[in-house]
Amino acid sequence: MALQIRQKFQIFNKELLHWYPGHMAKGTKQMQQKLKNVDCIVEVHDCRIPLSGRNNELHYSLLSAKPSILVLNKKDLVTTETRPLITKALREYPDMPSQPIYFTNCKDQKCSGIKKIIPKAIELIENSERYNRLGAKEHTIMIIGVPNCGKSSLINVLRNRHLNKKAATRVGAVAGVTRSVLTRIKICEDPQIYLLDTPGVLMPNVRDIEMGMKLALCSCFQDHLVGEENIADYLLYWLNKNQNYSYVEMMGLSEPTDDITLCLLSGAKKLGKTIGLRSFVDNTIEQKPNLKAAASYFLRAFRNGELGQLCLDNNLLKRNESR
Ligand SMILES: Nc1nc2c(ncn2[C@@H]2O[C@H](COP(=O)(O)OP(=O)(O)OP(=O)(O)O)[C@@H](O)[C@H]2O)c(=O)[nH]1
Ligand SMILES: [Mg+2]
Repeated sequence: MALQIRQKFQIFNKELLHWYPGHMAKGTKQMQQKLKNVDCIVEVHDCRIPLSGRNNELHYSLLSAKPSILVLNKKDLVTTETRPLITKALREYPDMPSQPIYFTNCKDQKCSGIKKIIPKAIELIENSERYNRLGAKEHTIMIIGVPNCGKSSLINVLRNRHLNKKAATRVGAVAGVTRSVLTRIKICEDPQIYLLDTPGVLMPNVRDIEMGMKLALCSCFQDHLVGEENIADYLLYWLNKNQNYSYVEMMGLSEPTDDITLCLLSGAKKLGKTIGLRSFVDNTIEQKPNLKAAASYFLRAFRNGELGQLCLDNNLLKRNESR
């Protein structure tokens, strides 16, 4: 029987997608204050969501004020063939700033995209009006982007590359590791180049559910704020919509399904993950399948690339292709 899938993804509690913790508001303010001493902005974004999450008024106001570069990080998690489609879509998308674009993998010290960032930043700075006015000897580059896209990782890899030093700023697999705009990190002696790490700043209100869920899937929100089972449900919906059935075997299913509970029950069974629940009737503890553990396993598989190199915005790329 052909798989029946939902036409539209829905989430019962849209409040789940409002996430704007205090450190973000504080970080936004700090960024604006530091901006006057910044010569160039490097915007980092996750290349699995090249269009989602970037429609941000703050970004635009920052980006229009200074020369900027767009770094699409985590390129190891999308296919090589997708990259030119992403560049094309970004170039043609309404209201996107036209910046130089580099694809990077911060886990690879030899990544060709990483090598190009600082020389390009120097070129942009030295051609800028401000540089010609002040003739400054040192350059400050601010790194901005949504949570967990790899800003701190990029700083560490650039510092290691240009100064041969170990990690200078903390990296983490969950959103919100960098809490405030840090002091400047020197990454190059001649010319003197400083980088400013910043906390991930997102729109206070993600209006479009699918965009919010894509950001959640890429760990831009902390999982517990949206709910692992809700994010897993979106992953299942997205995979089915894209006829990617690699999850079937992984989750111990015999055929594709659009039902997340069925998928997680099967996954929990396959993994042997149970949770003890106390019965209200006779106070005994009964072992039930651990759906949360199965959801974490499913999400981890996507995030590690085990379900394939997937660009979640591929619908937007395809639409662009057929124009
Ligand atoms: N696969 C892959 N993972 C990466 C890459 N760059 C960073 N990561 C991982 O992404 C996660 C987030 O990295 P961070 O550098 O802490 O991201 P951030 O943007 O500074 O995050 P916040 O400070 O929380 O906003 C970490 O688990 C990194 O190891 C990459 O190019 N490829
Ligand atoms: Mg960080």
